[in-house]
Amino acid sequence: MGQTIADTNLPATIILPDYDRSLLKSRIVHLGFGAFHRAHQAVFTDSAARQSGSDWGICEISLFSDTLIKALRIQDHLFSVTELGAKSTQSRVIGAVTESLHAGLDGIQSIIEKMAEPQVAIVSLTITEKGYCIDPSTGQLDRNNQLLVADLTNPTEPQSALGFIVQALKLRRERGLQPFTVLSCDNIQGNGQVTKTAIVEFATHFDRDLGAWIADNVSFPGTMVDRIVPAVTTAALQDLERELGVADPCGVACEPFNQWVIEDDFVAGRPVWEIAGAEFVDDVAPFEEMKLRMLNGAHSFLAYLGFLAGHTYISDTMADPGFRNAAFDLMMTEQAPSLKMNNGTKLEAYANRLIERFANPALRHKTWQIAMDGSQKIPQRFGGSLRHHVHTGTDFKFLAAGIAGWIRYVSGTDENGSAIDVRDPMASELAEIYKNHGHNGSVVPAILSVKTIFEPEIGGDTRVINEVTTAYESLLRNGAKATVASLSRDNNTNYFDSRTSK
Ligand code: CS2
Repeated sequence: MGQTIADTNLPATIILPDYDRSLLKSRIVHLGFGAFHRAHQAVFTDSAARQSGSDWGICEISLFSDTLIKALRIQDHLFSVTELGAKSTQSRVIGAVTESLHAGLDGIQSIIEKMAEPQVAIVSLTITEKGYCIDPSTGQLDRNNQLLVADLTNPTEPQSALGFIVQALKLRRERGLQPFTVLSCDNIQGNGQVTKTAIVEFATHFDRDLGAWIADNVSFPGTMVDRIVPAVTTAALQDLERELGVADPCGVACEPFNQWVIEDDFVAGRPVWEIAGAEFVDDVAPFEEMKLRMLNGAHSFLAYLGFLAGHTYISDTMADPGFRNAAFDLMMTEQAPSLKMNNGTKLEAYANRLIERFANPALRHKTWQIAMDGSQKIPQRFGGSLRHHVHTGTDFKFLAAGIAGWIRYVSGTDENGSAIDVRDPMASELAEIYKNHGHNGSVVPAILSVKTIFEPEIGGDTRVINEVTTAYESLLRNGAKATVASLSRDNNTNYFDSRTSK
């Protein structure tokens, strides 16, 4: 076996865990060992151990592919996180993970038993929007979801994250153990409440008492999580290997920025994540809405329209003045007015910072990656602000263009007539609509009437239908680059720069 990150002398510039990892206990069980979790919650937990001697360690659970878990075990559960700033790079090795389990390698029951161990105080989740088995437009459990149907039929052999959590809580209750906190770290509006509704409904389905016990005893704090973490590609791993001097298949690269806002409601304690910069608040909703609409909304806008305009990376869209201005205007003229920030947050400064983050040339964040799972993301990112503008009678041309971009994208054909690899749990339903309507403007009201994505009040609104159709037809006629350039006041000069340098 070759050298790993665990048995190599790494360059002196790399920050290593300087605490006794043998003292860590798996007090956190995390579901979803993806790039985002490694670069976010794992880093905060590592910093807590480093700075406070905290004994909070993480047991990673993977329900799907076993490749990463196998690699992680070979390197003593260590992995690297490399921050790519516009001008400098910093790598560190994360020591907070001490154990791992995989459904296929270790068996389903071993995962349930791990979650039921007495010291486990938090089960955290990064399972993406679709992992919650909810109807994205309402946040309610989607009873037709295949994983869910399978788990409701055979609850003791769960496949979904919800199924595992409910079985583990059932065991804890039977054994007289205190429950754990369920901590959603996914980009979903009201992620704590959505997770609670899904889990309580699921449990109640086959055991009313268990459902009531969970509702009364388990806490589900809401969180706002933020760090831009591009998917790890082969090229990214090669860059990391150059940086570290050794291959790290579990390594991840991300931007330097990191934010975590959490509701302080933990039934069995929590690490001192504030030592690493986490903010604890009573109500996370305003932060979550701000981030989803401003950051993620702009991201989706740039992803669909940018992809169609031929931009591979988000930073490429920021080098195009039409896109850069439109992203800023979308945030300031249509997303910001829909937010109720009563904590003094300066939204213009936030938008400026986002433009700077998007422009980071070191982060190769693909428009195609962000374009994935639009049917799950659009309601969170555009739905609430669209509802606001429908109610107040105000303009929403940027939002309309973003939605039109998504509709044009899921047609599966780009502006040169080449196929787009559309990844979305609803891809086949959307393709079917295209089959029935062809590519003309009549496809727009048909897609807007898909109730799991657009609540009827929005999808059936005449102004919404007209604006999105106009933008869609402009995309067909003029292409994405020209359509986006025509949205902002001055499409020839980069007025964003002149305005902010005043
Ligand atoms: C992105 C997010 O892929 C996407 O949909 O918008 O992953 C985004 O990078 C993060 O939410 C940033 O915190």
